[in-house]
Parts: sequence; C-alpha cells; structure tokens
Amino acid sequence: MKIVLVEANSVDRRAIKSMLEERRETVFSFSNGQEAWSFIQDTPGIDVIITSLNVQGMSGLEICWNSRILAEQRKAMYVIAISKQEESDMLVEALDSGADDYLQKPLHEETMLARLRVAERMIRLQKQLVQLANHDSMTGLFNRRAFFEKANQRLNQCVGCKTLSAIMFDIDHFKRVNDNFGHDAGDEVIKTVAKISSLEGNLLCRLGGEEFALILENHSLLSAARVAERLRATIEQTPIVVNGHKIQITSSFGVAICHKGDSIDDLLKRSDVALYHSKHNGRNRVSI
Ligand code: GH3
Ligand code: MG
Ligand code: MG
Ligand code: MG
Repeated sequence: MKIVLVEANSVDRRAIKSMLEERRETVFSFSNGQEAWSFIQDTPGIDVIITSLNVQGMSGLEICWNSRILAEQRKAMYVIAISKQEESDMLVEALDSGADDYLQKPLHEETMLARLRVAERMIRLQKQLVQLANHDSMTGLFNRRAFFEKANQRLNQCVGCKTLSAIMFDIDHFKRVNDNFGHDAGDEVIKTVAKISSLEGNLLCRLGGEEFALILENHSLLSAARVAERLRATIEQTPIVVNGHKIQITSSFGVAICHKGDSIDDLLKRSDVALYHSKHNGRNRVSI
C-alpha cells in the first residue's frame, strides 16, 4: 500500500515509518499537514493516510475532512487519525470529519498493524466495487455510465477545444452469428472485437449488445475516420475461431467530431447518425 504519514513528533514519525517499512509498505512521511496535503493531491494512488490530529500547517481534522471531499472526485483513501491521550475528545470529531479509524498514543505496534490489515481489506473491497460499477463484466471495457462520466470529464478539461471525436461501431448481422454458431460463440466474437478495439484507445465502452463507442483526443475528423477505417479493416481480417469454426465478421462505423457547445450526448448522437448511414449504405464501412 502507499501510505502518507503525517506526524509532527519526529521520534514518533521515524518509529512509525520504520515499523511500516519493515512490513514493506511504501511510506511518505511529513511533519507539516499542508505539505502532506499538497503531496496527496498531486500523487495518484495513495491508499492510506495516517495523520496525527495535532500538526502544523493543516490540522489532522482538516486532512480528514479534505480527504472525504477528494474521495468524491477521485478515489477514497482510508484515513487513520492518531490522537494523544489528552486529545481523546477530538476522536469523535475526527471520525465525523471523515476518518475511518483511529489510534491513541502511546502507539502499540501490533494494534497499528492490525488496523492496517483492516485498511487493506477495505481498500481491496472498494477497488472491487469500483471495478464492478464501472466495467462491463464480459469484455472488461467501461460500461455506459462510467464511459459517459469519463468522457464528460475529458470534455470539461478541454473547454472550447474541438479535439474530441467519437467513433461508434456495431457488428454487422450479429444475430446471424448467434443463430449459426450459438450464443457462446457470439460472446467470443464480442470479446474479440473489444480486444482489437482497445488497441486504438482506452476511452472505450461497450454501449450494449454488440455496439461500442470510442472517444479520441487530438484527432481531426479525418484522422479519427482513419482510425475507424483501420479498425474496420482489422476486424474484417481477423477470423475468430470458436469450437473449430472460423467466424468472419464485419462491422459498421460512424465518426463525429465535437462542435463548440456539444455535450458528449450530442457528439455520440451525431456519430450514431453516421453509423446509421454506414448500415443503410451496405455495412462494413465508415461514415462521417
Ligand atoms: P445490424 O447489422 O443491423 O447491426 O444487425 P444485427 O443482427 O447485428 O443487429 P440486431 O440489433 O438486430 O441484433 C443484435 C443481436 O445481438 C441481438 C441480440 O440477441 C444479440 N446480443 C446482444 N447482446 C449479446 C450478448 O451479450 N451476447 C450475444 N451472444 N448476443 C448478444
Ligand atoms: Mg442493430
Ligand atoms: Mg449489429
Ligand atoms: Mg446493434
């Protein structure tokens, strides 16, 4: 785990740090709350914050509170507050502010390590929940909801820029795959298309059934269409072997670029219209 330790007392700080490092944890230690908080904000992947309540710069209570706010935008961190015996009345406030657990000085090594094992369990569980909530279980791609959320974040980051484009695509006559080779073979086809598509970008989602969407940054409409064309050709040229059957498929594409004032919804609607043209004009093609 990546742990941030905030402790003003240098003897305690060193003791806790070496205790944790003996357990092969990665520890970033700070004596000042504000410096610790800046580090946490700039460093993705922090799992645990262990903070003394009484620190300079930013109090432990503020760190508890801020970590709760940051959790809503980014990811949850497990916060353990440390209090001196005479501060024990502050523990309720720490828990209410966002701490998940607390320790009281003098610190007992075994208790602290047991608390960290709890933290590890919670973090693992939370990661599993986030994975389940954001991904399609069959392909591992983003699901619709997570995709829209991430795409909107991307859009908000590039206010006024026109560099976001969307490719929507759909396997042609997929019903025939199910009818001719069975539903399991159909699943394999969907998984293979997902794998091939993920080579072109990671803001990719399974919109549903055999329909996908990919968001690209820094592409003109024509260069996004070239990506789609490459994908179309790869899918067409990749036979999928299931139970000894060689299944050959094609897919149709619709490409659109973000106009000023567009929402992700608008962008995808326009790529869906283009996809409709591809289907209407004979499938296995890219339309803009
Ligand atoms: P078109 O070229 O117009 O896209 O025709 P199509 O047959 O691909 O499209 P249609 O929308 O008529 O049929 C899609 C089929 O995909 C219907 C549905 O049973 C099947 N399907 C949806 N989700 C899954 C899935 O997860 N696995 C499998 N095997 N089939 C699925
Ligand atoms: Mg259809
Ligand atoms: Mg289809
Ligand atoms: Mg479809």
